[in-house]
Amino acid sequence: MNPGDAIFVAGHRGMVGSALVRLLRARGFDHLLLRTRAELDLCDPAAVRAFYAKEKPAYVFVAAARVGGIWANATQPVEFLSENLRIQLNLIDGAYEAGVTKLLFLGSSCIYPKLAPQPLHEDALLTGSLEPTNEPYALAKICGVRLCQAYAKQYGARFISAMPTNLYGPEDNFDLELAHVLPSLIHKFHLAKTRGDASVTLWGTGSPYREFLHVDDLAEACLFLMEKYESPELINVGCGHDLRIRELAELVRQTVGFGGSIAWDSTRPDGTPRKLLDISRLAALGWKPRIKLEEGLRSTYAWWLNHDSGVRSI
Ligand code: GFB
Repeated sequence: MNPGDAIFVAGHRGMVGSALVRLLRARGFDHLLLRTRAELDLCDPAAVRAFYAKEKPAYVFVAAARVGGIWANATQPVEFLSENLRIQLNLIDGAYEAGVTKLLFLGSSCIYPKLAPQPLHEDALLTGSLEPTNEPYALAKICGVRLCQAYAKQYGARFISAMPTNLYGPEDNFDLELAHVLPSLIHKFHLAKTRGDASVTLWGTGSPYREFLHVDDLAEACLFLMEKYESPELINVGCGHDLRIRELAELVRQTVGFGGSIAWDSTRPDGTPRKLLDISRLAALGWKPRIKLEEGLRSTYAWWLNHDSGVRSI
C-alpha cells in the first residue's frame, strides 16, 4: 500500500471504522474515501456501484455492519440478517466489478459453532450449530466469508477475511439495552455511582467467558493483514485469553469506582458459554496486541466521560 492509494473504509463512523481511519491517517494514508449513511446507503446496490465506479478505490475495508449486543441480536433477527447480507453483498460484489486491488472483510467470533472446541480454530467454521442468540448475525457473516473465498477461488480476487473477538473502545455504543457487555457495564456502573445506588443488576449468570480486544489493536491487525496476508483462509484476531463476565464486571466496577454490590438477572440470556479464539495463525505472522484490558477499560471509560453519554441508536 502506498500513502496516496485510494482507501475506502466502509462504516467509518462506527467503532471499528473510526479506529481504522485514525490509524490510516497516523500512518500517512491521505486518500481516504469516507461516506456517511446519508451520503451512501450501503444497502442500495445501485448507489454502491455508482460510488465504486466514480471513486475507484484501490483498497476496501468492510467495517460496515449492523452490530449490537446479545439483546439487540436476539430481538432484531430480521435486521441483523437482512441488513448485513445486503451491505456485504453490495460492498463485495461492487469491489470485484470495480477492480479493487484488495479487500478485507470483517466477520466475528460468533461465526463459530456454539460448542466447538476451545480455543476456536479457523477450521471449526461450519462444523456445528450456532449460538441461537446471534445466529442471524453469524449466518450473514459466514456468507460474507464464503463470498470472499468464492471470489478468490473463481476469479483470483485478493479478498481476505478477518474474524475479530469481542471488541471495545472509543466510539462504541454504550446503550443500556442494545450494546455489548463492556460498554453497557461502564454505563450501568457509572449511573449507579452517580445516583448512589446500592446495587447494579447485570444479565445472565455471570459465568460465560468472553475475550476482549481493544479496537485500536484490531485496527493495527487489519492494516497488518491488508499489507501482508494473501490467503483466502479466514484469520482470527484476538488477544489470546478470556475471563468470566463476573470477573469483567468486577474490573469495570473498580474502574468506574462503584462501591455497591452486583446482582444477576437470570431471565436475561447468557449466550454462548465461551468463544476464545485460537490466534496461532496470526501470531505465526508476527502480530500481537498491545493494549491490556485494564488499561483499555480505563481509557474507554475516560473517552466515554469526555464524549457525553456516547449513546446512539444502532
Ligand atoms: O457482549 P454481549 O452483549 O454479547 O454479552 P455476546 C456478553 C455476555 O455478557 C452475555 C452478559 O453472557 C451477557 O448475558 N451481560 C451481563 C451483559 N450484563 C450485560 C449487560 O448489561 N449488557 C450486555 N450486552 N450483556 C455478541 C453477539 O454476543 O457478541 C454479536 O450477539 C457479536 O453478534 C458480538 O458477535 C461480538 O458476546 O454474547
